Amino acid sequence: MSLKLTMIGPSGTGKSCYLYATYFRMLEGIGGFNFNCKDYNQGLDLQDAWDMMLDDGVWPAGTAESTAFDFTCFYRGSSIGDFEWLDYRGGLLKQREEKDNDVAQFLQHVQNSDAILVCLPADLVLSSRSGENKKQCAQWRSMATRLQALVGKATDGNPNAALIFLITKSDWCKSADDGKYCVKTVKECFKKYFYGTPEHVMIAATRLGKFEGEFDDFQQGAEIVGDVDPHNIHLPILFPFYLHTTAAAQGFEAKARSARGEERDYARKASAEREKSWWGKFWDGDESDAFA
Ligand SMILES: Nc1nc2c(ncn2[C@@H]2O[C@H](COP(=O)(O)OP(=O)(O)O)[C@@H](O)[C@H]2O)c(=O)[nH]1
Ligand SMILES: [Mg+2]
Repeated sequence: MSLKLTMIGPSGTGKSCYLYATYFRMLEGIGGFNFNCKDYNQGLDLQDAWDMMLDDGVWPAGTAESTAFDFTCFYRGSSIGDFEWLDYRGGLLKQREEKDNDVAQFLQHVQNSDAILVCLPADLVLSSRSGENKKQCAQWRSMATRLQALVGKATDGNPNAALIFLITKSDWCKSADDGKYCVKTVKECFKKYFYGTPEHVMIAATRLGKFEGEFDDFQQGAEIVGDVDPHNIHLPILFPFYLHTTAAAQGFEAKARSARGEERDYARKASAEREKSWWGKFWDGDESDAFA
């Protein structure tokens, strides 16, 4: 099994930090699961970025180049599959497709993905409730409409892809009500994906720690004030694996059922054959031919 994951979200929604935190947490593993970066140098790049947050206490700089990272997912030491995770460069979502840029390639990647992780930062989602901070509120509205269009494009030809709405920076949710508001807003904004009980859609709130500061203090390259301690980061990545293994298990069960049916048919035929005499076996019970 080899899965393709793409996180979508405008610049500054926390995609790269989430990738670094996931690498850090999942090298050691949670609940028997762990991830390994296939390319040694790429693993070191991820480690360096995380060290910058943990040791130097600085939020990482923006992503200058799109990079695909290849990982293997293990359960209790045995590989259960690979996945490719695309971290794309900042500003890409605002550009139009052109001959010499990578936008077409990105859209292709999104449409071929097994899992689409839509990043919605809690601070911007919450801003739509109070409406006090006009700048944030406008940012949220612009982000929401851009993502509605992009998720539509991503799922058009790929309706079975796992669709994960990731409420990033959920440390901004200071109460259970804040959390509920974020979930309600996401469901309203993307309601076409929540009709019925869709098994391939998930909402997950993730955070990288507890931080202090106002909205404008959280910039790429700024000092981190607070504790880095990632939470819930593994669930959205394991969800597509869960969907794939469930689908595979259902396929095997269907094959086992049909094999059991065939086994019964053969047993019936064998027993009917056994009941015939050896002569009957040659002549298929046709007495007149046997006589001749
Ligand atoms: N409060 C808070 N801020 C975060 C968190 N993750 C990222 N940020 C802030 O968001 C900025 C952008 O994150 P980044 O991962 O570079 O976003 P990207 O452009 O989507 O890759 C960072 O520089 C941080 O200031 C988080 O979990 N909590
Ligand atoms: Mg980035």
